[in-house]
Amino acid sequence: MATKEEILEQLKDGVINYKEDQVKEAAQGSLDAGFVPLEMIMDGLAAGMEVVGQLYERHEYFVPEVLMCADALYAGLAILRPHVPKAAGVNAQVVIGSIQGDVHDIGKNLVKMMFDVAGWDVHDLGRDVPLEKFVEEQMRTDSEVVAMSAMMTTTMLGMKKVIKMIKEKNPNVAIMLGGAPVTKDVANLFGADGYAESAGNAVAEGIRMIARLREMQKK
Ligand code: B12
Repeated sequence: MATKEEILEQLKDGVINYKEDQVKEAAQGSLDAGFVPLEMIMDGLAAGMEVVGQLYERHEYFVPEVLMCADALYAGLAILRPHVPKAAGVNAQVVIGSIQGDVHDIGKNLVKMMFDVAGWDVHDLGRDVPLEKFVEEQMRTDSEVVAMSAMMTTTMLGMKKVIKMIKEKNPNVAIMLGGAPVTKDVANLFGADGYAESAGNAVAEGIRMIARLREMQKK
């Protein structure tokens, strides 16, 4: 039987070299062997996609290859995701989406998954989300947290507009930003309440923001 390290390598390699069948087999194999599905997703599939990003930046991969890598990642996610244990419901809601003009949604979907398994009610608007839609969905669901993802320096600017629009309508909302071009400084500059570098610490940041919001409401 394959070891955990071997399976992680097969998942990673399968994403990098867009071998969808290999990814599916490794994902199923990891479940059969009882390995932790979330670890397989983050240290196998997502780690593979990180390498794909580097290949793309070095112009070794182009859009078609990247799309096939994304397909391989999603094929693995479809098998593993249903087996990630979900925490009991917590009293927290988040609206999430990739900002207008941005079709990148792999990172956003990982963040979404982390909130979901942590027991949050997640309202996913998808990708290329019109700016007003974030405002409307926050009001419709009365969510305390709005999380936006941007992967391009151009689309990132839309987040600043959304923050302004939401805060004007409802100051009691905490807004979190993320995505490759976004830094803590950018988030502060745009007037966001939180920032997380990766899906792994998004939920902790969300909890911190809600605690602060509720503390402020008490005053
Ligand atoms: C995959 C990819 C694509 C795929 C997207 C598929 C999909 N369904 O998402 C496709 C091929 C469609 C694509 C298209 C394009 N892409 Co592209 N793409 C990438 C690539 C290679 C990887 C992104 C990725 O999925 N990474 C893996 C995930 C797991 O990581 P992540 O997204 O960073 O997310 C993590 C964190 O950032 C964070 N996070 C993300 N969102 C959020 C949100 C919150 C709230 C929080 C807390 C955290 C968080 O958590 C995640 C997990 O830990 C990047 C290169 C790179 N190195 O990032 C370029 C990149 C983002 N693309 C780029 C470009 C230019 C394009 C195109 C314009 C190319 C073209 N000529 O057509 C188009 C744009 C289309 C559009 N309008 O959006 C540029 C952007 C440059 C810039 N700075 O503006 C990049 C940086 C490549 C480059 N260096 O040139 N792309």
